Amino acid sequence: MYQSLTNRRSFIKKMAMLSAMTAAASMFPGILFAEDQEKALPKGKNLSWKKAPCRFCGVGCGVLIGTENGKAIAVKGDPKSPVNKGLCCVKGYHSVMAMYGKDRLTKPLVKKNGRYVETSMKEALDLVASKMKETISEHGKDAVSIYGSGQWTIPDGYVASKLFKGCIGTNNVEANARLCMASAVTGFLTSFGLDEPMGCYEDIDHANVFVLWGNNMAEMHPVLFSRLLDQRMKRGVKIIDFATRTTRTSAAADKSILFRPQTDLAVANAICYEIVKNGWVNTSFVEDHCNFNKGLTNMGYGLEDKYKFTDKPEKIDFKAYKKFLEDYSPEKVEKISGVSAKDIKYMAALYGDPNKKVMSLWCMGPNQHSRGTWMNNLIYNIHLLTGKISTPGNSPFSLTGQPSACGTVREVGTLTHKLPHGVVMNKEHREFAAKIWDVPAENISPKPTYHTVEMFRALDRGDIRFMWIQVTNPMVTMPKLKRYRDATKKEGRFIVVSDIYPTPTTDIADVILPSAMWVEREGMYGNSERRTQYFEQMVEPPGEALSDTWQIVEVAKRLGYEKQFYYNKDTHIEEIYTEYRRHHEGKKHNMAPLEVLKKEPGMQWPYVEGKPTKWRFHSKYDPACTKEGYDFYGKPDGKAIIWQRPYEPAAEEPDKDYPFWLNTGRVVEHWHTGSMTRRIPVLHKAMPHAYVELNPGDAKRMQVRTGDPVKLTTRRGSITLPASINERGVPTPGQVFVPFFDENMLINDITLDSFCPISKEPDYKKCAVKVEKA
Ligand code: MGD
Ligand code: MGD
Ligand code: SF4
Ligand code: MOS
Repeated sequence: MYQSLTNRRSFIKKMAMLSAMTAAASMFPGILFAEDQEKALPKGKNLSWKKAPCRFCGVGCGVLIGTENGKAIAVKGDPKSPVNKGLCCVKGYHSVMAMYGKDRLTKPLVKKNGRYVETSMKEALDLVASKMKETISEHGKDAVSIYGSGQWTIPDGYVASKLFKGCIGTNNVEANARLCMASAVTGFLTSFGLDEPMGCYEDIDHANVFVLWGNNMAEMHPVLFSRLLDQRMKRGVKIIDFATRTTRTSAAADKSILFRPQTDLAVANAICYEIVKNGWVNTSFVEDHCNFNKGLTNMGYGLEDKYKFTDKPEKIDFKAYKKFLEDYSPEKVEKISGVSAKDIKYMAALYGDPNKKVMSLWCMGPNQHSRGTWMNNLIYNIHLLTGKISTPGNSPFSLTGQPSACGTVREVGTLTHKLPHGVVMNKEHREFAAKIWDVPAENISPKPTYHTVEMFRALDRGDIRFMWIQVTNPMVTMPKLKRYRDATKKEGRFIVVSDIYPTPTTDIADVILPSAMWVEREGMYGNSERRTQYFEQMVEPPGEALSDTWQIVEVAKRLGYEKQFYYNKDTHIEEIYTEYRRHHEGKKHNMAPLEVLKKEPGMQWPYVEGKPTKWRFHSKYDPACTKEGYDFYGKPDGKAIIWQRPYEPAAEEPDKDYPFWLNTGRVVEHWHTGSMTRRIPVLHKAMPHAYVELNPGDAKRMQVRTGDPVKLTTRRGSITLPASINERGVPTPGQVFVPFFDENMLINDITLDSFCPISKEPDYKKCAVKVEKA
């Protein structure tokens, strides 16, 4: 154990950011990495290069894929892509290898008497359809469900939504982005009335200051982070890392400010306190373009079944808001958060300086938070009070994690309450969708059913009997996992899993469908900056593997929806995308036509009169504005909302019995559950297994050294992992950190399934844990 961690450490040293590519190249000669890749091509090779968005993260780098003899064997960054300008990170460069793991699923498998038996795809799909019919007739349409992903392509999510919401008539459609992006969505909706960022990556070229609000960009959005570092070299910009754990991002930043978990709520309010107190409010902007609201407080943590929450937004005035802020002086907040009053004032002064353009960036820290919606609102408050928004370089920018969390989950609307354009609760929205879907409007149910955690609870209770899981691995990634794993195994539940490899989720399946992944099929993803990117099929999928889109189409036809699923196998992606675009017509969300996507390295929406909209809500950049200057047209009166949101404690805080915070997250080498990256030898070797990071002070007191086994116990259970001290990251005292990529050390067996009552996104970053030397 000690040995492998030592290896990892020396490898990590070698990998420092960009040099990673060359290091990896020398280790894996089958893939090309050098800057001068054309020259580095093996002699005599005749590669054909085609463009695609990267398979992995939400940055959405453009890559060029080299194929030869029907196999994808090389990757390089697409120099024409404005996202990455030719660069990639380690995962991008190795991405094609994810298709060639030895144990790829190639045949459908059906569980018979506890054993998996190979069948033909036709038979497997027949079985899926007949099980769905049977479940609907015995238990009603709300007993069948589909659980998808931000790694679904746009057509995958679109046909899932059309089949379940439009044809069958159940809103049992959810996706893993609920675990990830839901608080960003509700943050946008409550503050602006419309989802997704107003700004774009080009803000990076204009901002003077970058504040990271609890995300580890150096590891999770590496190529985008390299653009920040590049600007620092060129223009001397400042990068502030505000976090609960010292990471590679903190090390690269100009200043690292650490806070006690959950207290970002208090610090953000203290920043607003300082802005108001020092007269840094952009008064004319606030008067003309903002309203003030307060909402419900003490809303609980979603820990009970069938959690019901109804917000009651209430209009307040600036005076009342100022009064509320009085509780958040930097001196008071220093005591709650552990951030010095001096540092709070420093951050406030950066936002308050009228001569500085500020970009705020965040991801899972503020989103996976029992008050995630509030945290998003609070960051917007700072930008709204100072008027630093919707212009180049002034940008509150919520980063997405998955390659199509925006494109598929948020834009197609694969969440229980959503439709591609609008929400199920709205009659006009239902009628609009029904018309395009060619179904009676009454088919679409006006009631949202279950968000992700509730969906698994419903499976546990037996309200849901059939679940189809595609492109996600919930038996590794659900919080409080044991409860939900047991639920899937109960009598009378039928689980279909589409995946490309065996995983803990295929282990619980009744039917396993092998999928064609990424460039083995055709599709589109949408990245963090509203950029839609197309990829064509470049290689054949293995065996009987079929795209997730076509699996759903085939089942829909078997259920009798031939009329709605009229698509032709050879041209279905184009047909589906063209149909989908109709939902978004108009200046506020128009998507570029397929011809444009085929030519360009992606295109940002709203795509209006042949041009992308880079900044929304300002008439200089956004043709949808109906008045001069700012127009927050997502709200009826064109005004954004500054929310009064207090600090409230986490669902479960450290106490006498469980004295530490447990924080969880990711590492640069692995994609989520490692199902793909652990099959890429160089990445697997670089990070072979999970570990628990301890603060060096805590470790010393407990006499724990790197590699020693450490037992973690929460109210849900225990696991034992090797310790890691002063290696990748350093948690603050009283906190431990565990990455979740390792299916052999399932940290989610002990995490808590509390969530933000507004967004229903679980807080994977915080629960109470006991830490012992094992
Ligand atoms: P995490 O490791 O989940 O990553 O990207 P990140 O959000 O950057 O979260 C780390 C951060 O949570 C830390 O910086 C910590 O400070 C912060 N945090 C912990 N507690 C709190 C708190 O109470 N408040 C605040 N404000 N912050 C807190 C995730 C992103 O990465 C996502 S969503 C996906 S889907 C992608 N996944 C992924 C991957 O699996 N591997 C790699 N290599 N890259 C990825 N990119 C994407
Ligand atoms: P992935 O590993 O991305 O994890 O969690 P998941 O989505 O559950 O799962 C994708 C699956 O799809 C893999 O099994 C892969 O093999 C398969 N696959 C790949 N390509 C294809 C394809 O084309 N078709 C099909 N059908 N399958 C394919 C991510 C989730 O984890 C997210 S998004 C977040 S933000 C949460 N983060 C988080 C955390 O921070 N901490 C803890 N403790 N848990 C977390 N869980 C959540
Ligand atoms: Fe792919 Fe993200 Fe790396 Fe870009 S930064 S190459 S999109 S994993
Ligand atoms: Mo994390 S959607 O899945 O952004």
